[in-house]
Amino acid sequence: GTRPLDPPVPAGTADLTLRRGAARVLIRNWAGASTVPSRTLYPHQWSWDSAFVAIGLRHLSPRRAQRELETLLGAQWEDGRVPHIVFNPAVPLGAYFPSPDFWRSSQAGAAAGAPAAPETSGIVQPPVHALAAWLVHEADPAESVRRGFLARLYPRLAAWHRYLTTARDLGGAGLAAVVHPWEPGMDNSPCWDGPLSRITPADPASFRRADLDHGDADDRPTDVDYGRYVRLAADYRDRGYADSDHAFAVEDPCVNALLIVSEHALARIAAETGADPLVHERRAGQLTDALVGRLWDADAGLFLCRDLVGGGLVRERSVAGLVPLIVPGLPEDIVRTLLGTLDGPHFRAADTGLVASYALSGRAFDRTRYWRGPAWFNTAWLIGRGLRLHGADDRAERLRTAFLAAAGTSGFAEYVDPVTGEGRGTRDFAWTAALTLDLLA
Ligand code: 9YW
Repeated sequence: GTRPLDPPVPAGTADLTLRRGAARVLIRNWAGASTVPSRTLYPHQWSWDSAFVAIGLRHLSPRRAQRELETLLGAQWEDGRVPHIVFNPAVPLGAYFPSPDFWRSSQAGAAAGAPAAPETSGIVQPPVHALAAWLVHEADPAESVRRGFLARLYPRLAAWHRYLTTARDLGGAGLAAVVHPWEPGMDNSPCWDGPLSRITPADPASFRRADLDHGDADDRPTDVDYGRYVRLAADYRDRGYADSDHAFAVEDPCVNALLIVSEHALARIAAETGADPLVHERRAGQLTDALVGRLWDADAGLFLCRDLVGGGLVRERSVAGLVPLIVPGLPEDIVRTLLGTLDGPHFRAADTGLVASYALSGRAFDRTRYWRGPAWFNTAWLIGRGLRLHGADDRAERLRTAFLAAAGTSGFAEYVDPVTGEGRGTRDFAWTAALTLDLLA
């Protein structure tokens, strides 16, 4: 009964195992009409998470990937904003804070055109959606056309970008501003330390952090951070989510780079659906000029955030300042400088294969705490795309290899140690799995 030969191990077995593992996460995190970032920590639908998830889901089921984006955009407000959370009414209120009874979108957001249902948050997240929609379309154009996917999404995506470039042009130079540290998706980045220091934290007795039920306190934002997040969100709500009198307003390079890339995608979507692509190409060009004009800092070697309330650039090196590598048509010298910064002493991507969320050399660097050092998979994916765009294929390949290794060994962690790749935060995290699938495709 012994077999004459062990079956040969087929090439790519490791990839196959990884692909299966990633697919399993996306299947488990599917909640019926959208995907939860994490079954434990984040049990609702998050805006930019869904865009990244759709980019991975398209390899498993283009139909489900379409649905993911349709569900999110189905909760869009009449003023064009796409909320950062769409709440699942079946999840108990205590499972996540701030819950729907905090945001009260259907009531407090009525003047801004919040839907009567579902309940949502009132803030936004980075606009990766048009890019995701285009990539989902490309995965199966026939099915997309048959279902009228792009034709249905186009007006919503256009209204979303219009909101960002009008109501959120708080600096008056064309860029979109974020008005809460949750909006750029990098909650406790050291970039917000200065702008946030002016905000009086809400009384800690007035809220209960559900995140600490599932996450290690050392890996998460602090209580003082949370007090300030709560104050800003409650004030925005109490103003009916009107975009005036913001105590926190920042132009972020990652948000605006994603807006530019999505504006280019919107041009393609427009052309595909018989609308005018030129308005979008023109806006992408204007945004690119504004990004370079307002946020580039040659001395720092990357893009910086601009504090619209305090005034001036925020002198902190964050991964957000490297993400503009994905913008087509950047001046050559800027691209060269960004590549140098990525591999140089501040980020050391050449040694680690990872991209820290904040410079390893920075005054506030903390290798375990969320957006103050750990490496995240979505930003690595974006930068990898930027490297390919600029022909830096070797560097992109290096990031891809390290990304897949860290994703696999960490069990699709939310983030990892920026030097060793050791897993941190929650596991079976949806965008880590989704972007793994995309890199394996
Ligand atoms: C929060 C869901 C979100 C991400 C953000 C990340 C974190 C905290 O989790 O936000 O409670 O919203 O910082 O980028 O979208 O995964």
